[in-house]
Amino acid sequence: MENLRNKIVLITGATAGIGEACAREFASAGSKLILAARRIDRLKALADQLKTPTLTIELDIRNRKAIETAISTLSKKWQEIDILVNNAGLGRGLDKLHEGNPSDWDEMIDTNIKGLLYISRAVTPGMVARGRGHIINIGSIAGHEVYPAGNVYCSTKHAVKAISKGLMIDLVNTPVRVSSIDPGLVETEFSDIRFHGDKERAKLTYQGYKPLEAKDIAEAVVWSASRPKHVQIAEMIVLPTAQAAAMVLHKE
Ligand code: NDP
Ligand code: 8X3
Repeated sequence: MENLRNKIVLITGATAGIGEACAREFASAGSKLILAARRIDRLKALADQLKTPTLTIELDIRNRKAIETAISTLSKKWQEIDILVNNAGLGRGLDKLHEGNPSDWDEMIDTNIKGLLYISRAVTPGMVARGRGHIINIGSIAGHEVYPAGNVYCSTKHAVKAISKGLMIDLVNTPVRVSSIDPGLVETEFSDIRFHGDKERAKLTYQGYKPLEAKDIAEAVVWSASRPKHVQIAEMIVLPTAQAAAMVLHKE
């Protein structure tokens, strides 16, 4: 098993949901954390609770220059990132394409695809040079299926699936591993954001069955990271027991 103690783990989108849960799980495993997101107050509050060295970075992953600066100016003790968890992402709106809002599309494409690419581009060369590293992308069941009104969000997660495979192919002659952890319905702030703050509608998404908790996905991420060096978890779909496919959900 890979010992995660003192490994440097960079997690994007650590202010809420799956990213925050990943921070807690890696901290429990003794890893050192670099946490990035836009809401710096939340990151600092989280860092105060974690009993491990933690660096917080206020970062909008849509901003390529800001990413390049943040990574290239890391102090010596934080430079050797062992694990990158590409978690930051969002769904915005749930509309038929011909009724959709292009600014919602821009936000999803810029965050889920371009942001993930920018940060991977900035961090992966160091991993290759050091001969060790692991990139763990948070994909989705929406990267395996397309559901009604999911057009653009599903496209972004299909892109994440392709990027994970492409990166794995590109890195096959190196010891650097690539994994995609692909959840179904997880109760987080995701639906609040998707429905532009309509909390009632967001709550309905998770009613009538037991959704996944963010911790369930964080445990899958940490488990993948802790496999022996020669084991690469390529892809893991994790669903609630009441969900059989993106749109096959048993509600009581
Ligand atoms: P949350 O809304 O709870 O958390 C999203 C996180 O992403 C926040 O920390 C947010 O931080 C961060 N984020 C969003 N935009 C940016 C940005 N431009 N720059 C930096 N950080 C950003 O959602 P989840 O935890 O559910 O989502 C995490 C990932 O899991 C996403 O990629 C999502 O697509 C995926 N996923 C979620 C599922 C679910 O059912 N919840 C299922 C399958 C996949 P801040 O706003 O502070 O910047
Ligand atoms: C988020 C889960 O099913 O709403 O990726 O697309 S779903």
